[in-house]
Amino acid sequence: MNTGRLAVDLAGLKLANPTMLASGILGYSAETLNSIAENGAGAVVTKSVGLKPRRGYPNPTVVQVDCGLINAMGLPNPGITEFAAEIRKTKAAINVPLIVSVYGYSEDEYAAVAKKAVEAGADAIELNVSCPHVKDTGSEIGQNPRVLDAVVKAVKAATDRQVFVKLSPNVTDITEIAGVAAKAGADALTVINTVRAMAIDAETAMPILSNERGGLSGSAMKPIAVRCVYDVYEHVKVPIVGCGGVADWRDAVEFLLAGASAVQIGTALALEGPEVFRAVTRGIDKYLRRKGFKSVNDVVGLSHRN
Ligand code: RRO
Repeated sequence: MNTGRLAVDLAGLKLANPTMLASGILGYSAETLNSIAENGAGAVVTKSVGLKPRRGYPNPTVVQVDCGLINAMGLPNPGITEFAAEIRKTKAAINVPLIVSVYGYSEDEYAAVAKKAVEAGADAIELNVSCPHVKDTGSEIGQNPRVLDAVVKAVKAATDRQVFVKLSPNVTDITEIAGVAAKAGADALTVINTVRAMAIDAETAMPILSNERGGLSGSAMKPIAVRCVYDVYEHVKVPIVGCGGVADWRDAVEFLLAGASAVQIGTALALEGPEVFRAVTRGIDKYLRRKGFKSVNDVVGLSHRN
């Protein structure tokens, strides 16, 4: 495989190939993050971590539906102080960029968690301003332009590493929010977090998830995510990382053509296993060779007519 052809540069963060582990899937421990890297991911993103530990919601927290998963985990995490040890261990073991996903309840909290994550060895930060179902954080931050602007600026001031901002599709106009994040200093945008959804059991006549509402991931959300990437690409100049339903090379190429410079994979990993990273990377490489492209960068945004 020609790594030169597949190499991408996300605002200075260099990846050997354009596949990344999406936040929230197997992103808790050094062992699993390392195993994802060994399975060919170009970069890994951890599960979101906050200032203090959080239990998350009671079970059931995930339900499989047609073409995807609905989850309402509720941001379970050990807090940054404990997670810092895992970041150090991961950093010592892996040879791909380590991106730590952070959340908070105020701009100061986001900045404090990001600073600690970088001190522990994070190569870059992804801001979770898009979790669809936890009060006072996540999408409640990312849906409010004024608050989002303050959070991105505070984190940029607290660290010199790349700051990715993960956007929610659950907004009226994602391009407006993308513009706010980019203007506030976001180095890259991850497009998108899960789509608000729910499932109801016919026998019990009750919502299946303990939190009732959750976020839909997997192939059911891919066309929504592709449209969001396409829209955002026309409005902002910062690199975009596509996320939502990538399960094979064709899905990945679709995101690249829409304007993504790289793609994140989560649900396909949970449903099909870690071989997905190598399979997607090989497929992209074959596609580039078949079409005569020298670099993956040459296809980014190619589907836009002007
Ligand atoms: O933990 C979760 O329930 C969760 C998060 Br933080 C997120 O960003 N997106 C999602 O679908 N679930």
